Amino acid sequence: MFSKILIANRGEIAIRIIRACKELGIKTVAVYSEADKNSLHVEFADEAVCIGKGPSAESYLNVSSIVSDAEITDSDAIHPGYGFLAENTSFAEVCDSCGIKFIGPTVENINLMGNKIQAKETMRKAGLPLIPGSKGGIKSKDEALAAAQKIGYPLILKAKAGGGGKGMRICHSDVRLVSALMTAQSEAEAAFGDSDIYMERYLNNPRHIEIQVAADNYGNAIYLGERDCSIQRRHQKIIEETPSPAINNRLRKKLGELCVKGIKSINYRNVGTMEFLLDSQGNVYFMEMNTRIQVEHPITEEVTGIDLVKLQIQLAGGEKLPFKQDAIHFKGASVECRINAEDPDRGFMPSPGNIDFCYIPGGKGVRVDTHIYSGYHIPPYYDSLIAKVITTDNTRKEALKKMERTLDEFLVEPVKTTASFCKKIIVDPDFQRGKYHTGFLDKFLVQEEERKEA
Ligand code: MV4
Repeated sequence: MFSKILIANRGEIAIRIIRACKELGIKTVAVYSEADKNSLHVEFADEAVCIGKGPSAESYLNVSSIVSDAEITDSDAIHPGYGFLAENTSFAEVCDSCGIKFIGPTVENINLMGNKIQAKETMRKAGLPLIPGSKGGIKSKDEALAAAQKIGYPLILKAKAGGGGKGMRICHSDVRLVSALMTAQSEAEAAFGDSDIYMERYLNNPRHIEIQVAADNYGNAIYLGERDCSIQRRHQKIIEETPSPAINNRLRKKLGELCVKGIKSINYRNVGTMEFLLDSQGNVYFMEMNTRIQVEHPITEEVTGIDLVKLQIQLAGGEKLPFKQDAIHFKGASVECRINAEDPDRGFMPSPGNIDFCYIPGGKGVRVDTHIYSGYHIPPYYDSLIAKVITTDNTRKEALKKMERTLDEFLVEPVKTTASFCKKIIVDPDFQRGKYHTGFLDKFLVQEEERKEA
């Protein structure tokens, strides 16, 4: 096992990883930007190194300073967390070449799944169902028009190097297709330095379902159930829950087993997440795979009893998966609300600055993953996530009721947060019934506007 790990991240996930290391008896090195010098991850780690200025490009994305600090501090491994360098192949390559273990899948795994066209083709071969779409990339307008004939409208253009919604364009007719393709190409080029586009049939209001998987270096792989991540705003998830109200035991097992087949076929290592869309007729389609630990991983931990970050470290250290599929049981229901420092009354404008006072709720079945404290200053440079509130109980109904009271107890002053907005969604009758999809939040926001005007 590793004796020292450098954490190449900040905020709540850096603390989450430090906690896992401490419980495994592994020493920790924090890296931090000048804007994060008063952060708790700096305090909680055994050592801390400043890696540059506030903007991410000058600190948390600086591959050479992070890797050289890992060398200087004699770290055996780097945990990238999520975001920043977590799915950056060249970072993983540099780690490998310096003899520092990148805690995540192989460079080959990251590369393959980073190419969304190849990812789909690979999973199709492994037997996963795909959304009807173009066979490969679409280069020209003639190719686009020909593919559109076969697929039919509406369709969606997506970037080969994309994921998470960047560079997507929905298109309803031939007339719009050519300009949509050009826009998608230039957006993709600007965002990823890769203009390649592929096409899919556009599903109206599907649910976003993802399956957590894990694999060791010896060909063993398991699935850890699903998360329903359909409550999103601008491709940012706001509320996630497990089990999904739309998935029964039979579908869970079928999807899970397909995912295991899929990751075995690519010799996948460490933890990962397979993303699916579920349409209103109950069809599920593989969409893409994330090769990192995800923000919403805690709800899976709560219902399986498995610490996914410890598991990542153990698997990267060459340990065998410590449990077989038949030892995995899903108990109860868990829901996560992401609390962002944003003002829902002002179009979710970021609300950085000083936290004069905060209170972090607790009690049975309540977990709050956060880096904030009374007196903390939220820097303006990073993601606005300040806390993840997770409640778990025997049933969905009880977990949601617990979330209501927990959100009421979550106090932050004077910074604006999305806590009360999350509560409005939780108590919504359609949400309560489990009747929601990826179009839910946009509709909810429009209805809220109408209520204000009335
Ligand atoms: C789709 C889709 C419908 N049909 N693909 C959103 C996040 C990214 N991972 C993929 N996403 C979607 N892909 C097909 N074939 C619907 C979404 C989607 C979405 C699309 C446009 C605007 C808002 C959206 C919100 C959630 C999901």
